[in-house]
Amino acid sequence: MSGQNFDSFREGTLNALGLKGLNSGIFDGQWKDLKGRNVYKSSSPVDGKHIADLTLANREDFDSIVRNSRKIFEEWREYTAPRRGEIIRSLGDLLVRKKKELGALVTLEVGKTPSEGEGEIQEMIDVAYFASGLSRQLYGLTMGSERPFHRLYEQWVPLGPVGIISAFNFPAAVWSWNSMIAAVCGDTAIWKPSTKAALVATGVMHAVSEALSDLGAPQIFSLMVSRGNEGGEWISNEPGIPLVSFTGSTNTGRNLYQKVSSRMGRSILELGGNNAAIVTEKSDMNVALKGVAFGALATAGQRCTSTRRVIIQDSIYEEFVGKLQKVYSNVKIGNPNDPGVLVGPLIDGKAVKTYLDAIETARKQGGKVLHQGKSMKIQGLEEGNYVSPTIVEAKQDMPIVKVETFGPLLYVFKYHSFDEALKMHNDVPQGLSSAIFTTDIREEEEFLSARGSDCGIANVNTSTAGAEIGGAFGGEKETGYGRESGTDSWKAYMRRQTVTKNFGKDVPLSQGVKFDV
Ligand code: UN1
Repeated sequence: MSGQNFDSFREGTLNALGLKGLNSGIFDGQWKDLKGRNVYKSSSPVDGKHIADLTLANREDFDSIVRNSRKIFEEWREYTAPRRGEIIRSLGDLLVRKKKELGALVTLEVGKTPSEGEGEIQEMIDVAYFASGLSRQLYGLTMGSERPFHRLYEQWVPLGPVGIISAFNFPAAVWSWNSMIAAVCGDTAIWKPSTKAALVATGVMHAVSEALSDLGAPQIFSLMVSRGNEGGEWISNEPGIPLVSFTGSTNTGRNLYQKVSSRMGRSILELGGNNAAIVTEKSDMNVALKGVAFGALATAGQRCTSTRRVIIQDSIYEEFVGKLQKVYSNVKIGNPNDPGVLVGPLIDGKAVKTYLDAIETARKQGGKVLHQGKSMKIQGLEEGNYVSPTIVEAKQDMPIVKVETFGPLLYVFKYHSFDEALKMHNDVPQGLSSAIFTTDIREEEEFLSARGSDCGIANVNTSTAGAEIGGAFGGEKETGYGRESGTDSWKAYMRRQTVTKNFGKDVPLSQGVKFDV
């Protein structure tokens, strides 16, 4: 596709969603006016061209968002959970209808291929339907009381407005993981997206707020596009926001966590990953190759779950790495809308520089570059942020292999014994996702044992990336704290209350204590 075709794709996408020109990036039940505010200029990583402008929130906007969100919370928590679930189900239906347009907006602003862009909207749909079902399953336990004529049980109560701070790389799905679950739990949500993906957030919020209004439901979701870390700081320090779910870097997450916990708030932190795949001589090499290639190259290596390290048994090392190099030489890089392209651009020029610098650092630290990544110019899209992917043969003592570089940079390591592989696997500060490729049940089970993968997510014969929403998503160590999306992650969005009820005519005390007055 030429640059001209991308121009018409941009026009078409913006027109379809009514996002041309200047947009308000602040929604607190209604869109804030545009006058007298600072503006963020959004551009596409595909061709570097300007897409649209967004107004940025100031402190007063934030205060008004919190006030409204708390007010709407008081109304929303009175809805029964199944009714809340019905409303969220309708939002899922809306996203089914808008999947193509919103997926295209992800392609436009973030540079994902249409398959990955639409996949992201599918992830929103999946979590909306999951949350809807969950609305009838917010179970509390009942215990047998030790006291006669007593009932003892726990119940789950809505918490309040949830702050959601999302990253550019999953600009829509991660918001849904949090907001849809929060909503069925009876909470409202305040969204601060990355400015790099603020137009996606604005497009999603337009669609969702219109649907809520058509349904006659309260505006439970608000949006605050704001500059840099400013909005994040406001949210971290705001006692009216009892839970903050943050996706982003370990450094920012650490800072936020300290602020939120110092006011006794709760955090869910989804921070850096440095995910590895172990490929053993017992693997089905074709499966391993596809799994590693997807993990390392999809979204141009800009997922928290991207495969960054491959630990390969020495007996198959040469063969596997040779095949991987072939995949890297043949993979199509360029305009994500072009047929056959699997690797689109990096998000911005800074990301390109960080990526190229990391390759140089790896070389200086003793790494052998097996496939050299470079900055690339794509015809007709000269200002896009394209790079070719890199494979570096690495050693565990190179400090850079313990750092997450957000790009298609893959380190390959050789191992001899399985113990050695496990040790290398866990020898990084991060702990999000992991994978083993093997057909040997013993290796598989050891990888899943207590001395195996130390990550929040462990995969067997499939990629570190591409988790389904039904599982709880999150990591260990410097990746942070808490889980989002599936299984019982909802519990973080509610407060647990233990209830003891006496329906007798006396007041017997627990632990047999006597206190007769
Ligand atoms: C992220 O990179 O922050 O598992 C989220 C995956 C996606 C979500 C990634 N479902 O790769």
